[in-house]
Amino acid sequence: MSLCSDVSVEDVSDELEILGWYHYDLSRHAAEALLLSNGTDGSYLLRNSNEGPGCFALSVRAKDSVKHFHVTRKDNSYVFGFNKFSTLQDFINHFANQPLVGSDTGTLLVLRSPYPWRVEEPSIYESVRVHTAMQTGRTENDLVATAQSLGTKEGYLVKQGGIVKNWKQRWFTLNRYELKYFKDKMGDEPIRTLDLRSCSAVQFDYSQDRVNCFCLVFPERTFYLCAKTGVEADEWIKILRWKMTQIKKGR
Ligand code: 4IP
Repeated sequence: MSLCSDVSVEDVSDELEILGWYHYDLSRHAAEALLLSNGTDGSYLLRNSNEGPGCFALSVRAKDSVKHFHVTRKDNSYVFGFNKFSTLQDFINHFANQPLVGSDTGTLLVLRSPYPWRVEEPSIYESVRVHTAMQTGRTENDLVATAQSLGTKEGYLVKQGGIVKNWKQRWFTLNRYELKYFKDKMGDEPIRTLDLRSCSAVQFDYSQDRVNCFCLVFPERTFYLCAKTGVEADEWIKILRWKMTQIKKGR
């Protein structure tokens, strides 16, 4: 039994096996990498959440980020957002109608297409023609597996101009070490891309005549950004700081 479920993990997982878009123990990192590289706006998948057995996560690809929502199994029903489905079939039917989900950051996402667990793969292998080693002097200890940190986020923020101190609402996306802002959500080309590798601090800011603001300090400029709510500003600060820690660790 678990925090989320009142039935055994095995029973829930067995039942979910019929879903072609249930990805079992796929990690958050792998779900983000998969949906960002191969999914399209509105692709989604279900996976086990690491918050405990019986808790699930629905990962959804947005424009340039992946959002994760809780799905829980309670009183023998599936609970997703405000809806409770008493059977797995009801839960599946809900997805067939391309539901709209709104996160607490105000972003609306249409769940357009399930991302399959099984994909057709050609069973073709390359044959090894050359196999030699470079004498780099490296040892087994140098063989550290690394991956770029993901952790994506996007949403509207109001930003201050650099020289002309006016405030404009812009669509921000955070992916790898890049924070981009666009004219709006539909914008294809970013107005500017900020490289977080040269950002020295992210903190709440109270110096402006606005609420829910934070600033990002770069050598040549400090950017002032404001969210709609304090919770949202806090979320941005947390993920940006996490990114900076990852960058410092060389990830
Ligand atoms: C602009 O004001 C916008 O606020 C720009 O923001 C800003 O550029 C400009 O800053 C500012 O003059 P107008 O639209 O009234 O001209 P955005 O690029 O988001 O449209 P930043 O550098 O903040 O992107 P300066 O530094 O060019 O004055």
